Parts: sequence; C-alpha cells; structure tokens
Amino acid sequence: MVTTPVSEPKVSKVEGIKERSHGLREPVATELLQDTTHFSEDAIQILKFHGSYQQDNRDNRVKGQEKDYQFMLRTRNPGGFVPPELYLALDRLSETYGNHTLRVTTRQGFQIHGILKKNLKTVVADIVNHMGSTLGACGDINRNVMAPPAPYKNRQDYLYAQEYADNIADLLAPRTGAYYEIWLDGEKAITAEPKPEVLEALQRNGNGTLIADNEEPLYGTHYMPRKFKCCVTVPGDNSVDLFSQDVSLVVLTNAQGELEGFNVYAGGGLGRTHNKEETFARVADPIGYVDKADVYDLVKAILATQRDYGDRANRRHARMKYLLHDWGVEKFRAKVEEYFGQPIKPFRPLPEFKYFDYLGWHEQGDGKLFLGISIENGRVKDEGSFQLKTALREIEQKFMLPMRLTASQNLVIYEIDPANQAEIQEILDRCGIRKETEIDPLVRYSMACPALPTCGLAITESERTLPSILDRIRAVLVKVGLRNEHFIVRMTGCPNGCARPYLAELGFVGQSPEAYQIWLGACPNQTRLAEPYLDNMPIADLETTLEPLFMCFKKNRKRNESFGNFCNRFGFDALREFAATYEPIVSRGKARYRVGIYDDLYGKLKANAAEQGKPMTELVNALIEDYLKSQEPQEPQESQDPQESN
Ligand code: SRM
Ligand code: SF4
Repeated sequence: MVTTPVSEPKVSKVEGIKERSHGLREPVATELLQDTTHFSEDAIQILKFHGSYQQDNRDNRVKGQEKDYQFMLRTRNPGGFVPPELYLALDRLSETYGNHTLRVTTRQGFQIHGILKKNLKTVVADIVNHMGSTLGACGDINRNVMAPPAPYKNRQDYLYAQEYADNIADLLAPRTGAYYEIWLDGEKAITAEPKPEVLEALQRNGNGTLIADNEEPLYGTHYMPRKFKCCVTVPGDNSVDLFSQDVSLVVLTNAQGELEGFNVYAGGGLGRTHNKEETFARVADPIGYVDKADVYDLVKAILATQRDYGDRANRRHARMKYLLHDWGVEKFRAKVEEYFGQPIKPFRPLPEFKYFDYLGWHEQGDGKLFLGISIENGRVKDEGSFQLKTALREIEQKFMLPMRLTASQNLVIYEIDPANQAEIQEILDRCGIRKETEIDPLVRYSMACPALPTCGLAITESERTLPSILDRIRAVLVKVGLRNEHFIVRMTGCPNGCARPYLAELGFVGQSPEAYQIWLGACPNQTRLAEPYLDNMPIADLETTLEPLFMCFKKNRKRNESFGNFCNRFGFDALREFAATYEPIVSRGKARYRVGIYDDLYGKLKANAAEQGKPMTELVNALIEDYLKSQEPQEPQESQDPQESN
C-alpha cells in the first residue's frame, strides 16, 4: 500500500485556487452570472478545466483601453471522433457566436475562438446537447486521448486503439458534477456511461490509487500538478506523435488479431521556456508491457505516481517528464509498480513507426470509403474561392457522415457509400478544395499553432505567417536545385511547442518579435527530437539562413536521405562550417528574352498560372528547367515521402 506523501509546504498559487474551487465550481459559477466581459484570475484557472480559455484579440489592443475579451472553447473528442450532429452544431455556433472559423487542433479536438462571456453558457450547453463535451479539454487533468484516425473496419488493431482511447478517456474523466451544474443548470446530458469494465476499474482502489471520501476519487481536491496527455496507437502507426505524450499505449494483438495487451511508454512532453535550461522537450521512454486485463490499473498507477510525486511548487517543472528525468526510468517504474501492485512485464519488440496522414480517398475495409481532407494549419474557414467551411457543411447536411480529426490538424470523413463519392468530390471541387496530390507536400506535412492574435503566450506569428514562409522555403529549394524536395516543417509562436516543432525536420519556434529559433535534425517519423541550430533568426534572414543548409544537404546527402536525417548525421558543426564559407547563388535577375509560343498553349498556360496563383514567366522557366534537367545524366533521387521513410 502506497502512502500518499505529505504535500510540500510551499505550493504554487494554482494549487490553492483548485483547493478553493469546491470541485471546479467556484468562482466560475458565481462570476458567470455577473454582467461582465471577463473573469477574475482565479476563475480563469478553473474555467480551463471546463474547456475554455479567456483570451483577448491582440490585434485590437489599445493602450489604456479595456482588452477585447473573448473566449476560446476546446472540445474533447477521444480518437478525434466527431459525430455529424456535433459538427453541424459547432459550425453553426462558430458562425453565430464565434469568429466564423473552426480550428482542428494538434490533439484531435476542435476549437471555437472569439466567444463573448455572455454567450459562453449557451455555446457549451449547445455542444453538450449535440453529443459533445469540453470538460477536461484544458486544465490540470487528463486531456483529450488520441488515437489514429484511420476508420479501418477490417483492422482489429485500429478498432482496439479507438475503443481504448474512449475507455481511457472515460476512466480518467473528472467526476465532479460542476460541469453540468454550471453549464446545463444541473441537467445531466444523455451521454453514454462508461462501460462496466471501466467503471469497475475506476472503483478498484489498488494500493492507494484512489483518494478516500472525495468527489474526485482519482484526482482528489488538487487534481493533477499539471496537464496530463495520453494516446493509444497500433504498432507502426505514429500518426499521433506518441513520443510527445505523458502516457502512450500500443495495442498488441495475437495471431488471430485478438487483443492481448499493450506496450507502455511514459514521460514525453515538449513545453519549454527560452533561456531556462531546466525546461526541455523530452521523448517518452518504454516502460513495459501490460495485459489487457490490467491496463486500467496500470494507467491509474502511472497517474497516481505523477499526482502524488509531481512537482506542485514549480509549474514549469510539474509535467511528468521531469519526474522521469529526475528519477530515471528504473525508479519511476518501481514507484508505479507499488501502486500497480505487481511487477511490470518487459516491453515487447515493435516494428518501426511511420507517419501517416490518411489524406485522400481510401477503402475502409467494409466496402465503404473514407476521405482525408487537408486543412492548412487546421483552420476551417471560407476565404475567397476557398470555401472549406461551406463544403463541409454541405457534405454533412446532405450525408450526415461521422468524422475523425487527425493529429496533423486535418480531418477524415468516413462511412461514405461509394455511390456518393462523385457527389462529395464535386462539392469539394466546386468549393475550391484541393486534393492532397495538388498540395505542395511542404504545406501538406506542415503545422503551425494559432499564436497571434488569440494566444496570450505568443511571442511571434505562427499560423498567419507559415503559408508565406513555406512559399519562401520552396523558392530557396528551387534556387538550389531541389525543386521536388519536401520535409516536415512545424512552427510555433513560443517555446511551449503546441504544434510539436521539436519533432519536425525543420522547426521554427518564436523567440522575440519577428525572430525564431531554428530546430533541425528530427526524423520524418517523429521518433527523435530535433535540436536547436540557431537562436533568434530574424525572419527577414530566412533565405540567407536556409540556402547554405539546403545546398549542403544537396551536395552531401546519401541516397534517399531525408533533410532531418541528413542534418542529424552530418552534424551541426559541419553544417555551420559549410554555411560560414558558402557563396550564395547569384539571383538570375529579371527575365529578359522573348520566345514565341502557340496560341492554344498560351491559353492553357495562362489558365494554369491563374489556378496556381503564379506568374507565367515562373511557370515557363520551371518547365524549361525541368525539361533540360531531364536531358542531363540522373542525380541520386531527391524526394522522400515521410510516409515511406523513417
Ligand atoms: Fe498548447 C498552452 C493551443 C497542443 C503545449 N496551447 C496553450 C494555449 C491554451 C495558450 C494559453 O495557455 O493561454 C494555446 C491556445 C491558443 C489559441 O489561441 O487557441 C494552446 N495547444 C494549443 C493547440 C490548439 C495548438 C494547435 O495548433 O492545435 C493544441 C490544442 C490541443 C488539444 O486539442 O488539446 C495544443 N500544446 C499542445 C501540444 C501538442 C500535444 O499535446 O500533442 C503541446 C506540447 C506537448 C506537451 O504538452 O508537452 C502543447 N500548450 C502547451 C504548453 C506547454 C506545456 C508544458 O508542459 O510546458 C502551454 C502553456 C502551459 O500549459 O502553460 C500551452
Ligand atoms: Fe500559443 Fe505558444 Fe501554444 Fe503557439 S505554441 S499556441 S504561441 S502557447
């Protein structure tokens, strides 16, 4: 039996706020009724547990005037599952009460931004009444549990991963009645109760995992020291960035495809603070294997270890990754075993992990189809000829199809009758939604966090600037002769790492206004951390910084080697040395020569240039260059698809 340690005498301010909240009720309940534009500091902290952040539109800040307060709401969708009724409700709510956009998050949730305080209750209630929830989407508690979004019906392992993501989400959900009291006037919405096996596991008090006489038997009055993140995946599928999570489970089946148990990783996490070496990104360690019958007890044991031993004094040192770092895996495992009540079995061998984004049309294994739609930086919006929000609304209103959001800020629509494929594709084409094959792979495999203007912690732009940065990166690649190259680029507006830049092959991390830290050397399947290559690069220096790196890559890469793997192998010192003596390619200047082309070709070229938003001269030059290159002896192959590499 584990004795819960006596809490440290000095704890952070947030611990007191949680203690005084009466199970996440106050001061939110009282202040929600007040005719004000915003909440107090204490209420803001508790509001997070209900799935909402108080923000202000930073574009509208005027010195001496009240901030333009608004609220972000985040949904909790285990495995990214969104029923059609919920999607249509979110779409409507974002139009009526939000900023007319929806945002798919890097943890398979949706966010609505721009809600006024007076409308918050209406919006939360509407979400809950349409089979959704925001409870536990934020705060010091278990967050949305991730799982691969592929809706394969003939892959039992994927079905288990999604089932257990739901079950772990139920197991670790808060038990307080505060959510329904505050947002639904005490009426409990009709939600599926956890399965009996999950309820039973929840009530089992193995060796001190539960706290006696508490409305929150698993969390206690103070909840977790900090956020807690889990995922469930299948061997080989790293569509969920499993190395960045506090706890990752990998489904293991027998030869008949029946579930045997799970491999368990723990201690991943990405958040850091600039110039504070004691904060760092960390990849999760393998902890061991657990039989399916014991998986809930093991997850509870890990949670209880972090709950009781995580740092409650310093919030910058409070994530479970620091416990693993400070203790080492052996001590951590031994403590978990005390709560678990038995030794943890050895980790089982796994195949190599790969990254999948599930875009495009696929068979789902039972005759029906699924379609993965690329969403740049997760922002579902209508803008000019690009009408994604309209397209999804039309598809959902007509066909009522379930969705799964992906960890790469995209979405998958499934259960599509093949008879409806053409009509769905027609809606997307009419609304200007490009197929995954028509998108520059640099864009397809990139992610940016929201940053400005909604995120209060942003130092730089991210979502709003990444599209133009990717154009500039593409131009540099073209300049050095790597026209078809691509790799994983991720950007965040601060070091917290919400778009997981430390697992990208080229990561941009906002450091000071208009300047980014550059991270290099992670791999296309996100199993190795990147490292900082350069501090505070003014974004104006993007081209001069990247050109030598790309040229060095071109000259020294091995066959099929990806940019991230190259940087890691070649080494940062050698890269810097190359850059120091690099002579930039002199720009070609203006196009000068005139060549005639036939009328019919000119018409087609003009239409194509308009479609791509590129000048005709650029297209013609690119085509001629490609043609001339095709006449030269072959170079080693340049392009590598992250889905087929490590
Ligand atoms: Fe995050 C805080 C957005 C995934 C690490 N994150 C925030 C806040 C709420 C800013 C704040 O505290 O005021 C951001 C709201 C911005 C806005 O305007 O919407 C924010 N985080 C996001 C989202 C929306 C980014 C996105 O592009 O999708 C993601 C929401 C996921 C979800 O549905 O739950 C999001 N955040 C992540 C991830 C990635 C992940 O979980 O897979 C990380 C890194 C992994 C990790 O946790 O270690 C992440 N967010 C943070 C941190 C640093 C935590 C730490 O351990 O130090 C903060 C700041 C904090 O907690 O103090 C933060
Ligand atoms: Fe905000 Fe930083 Fe997260 Fe970006 S990484 S959303 S700037 S907290």
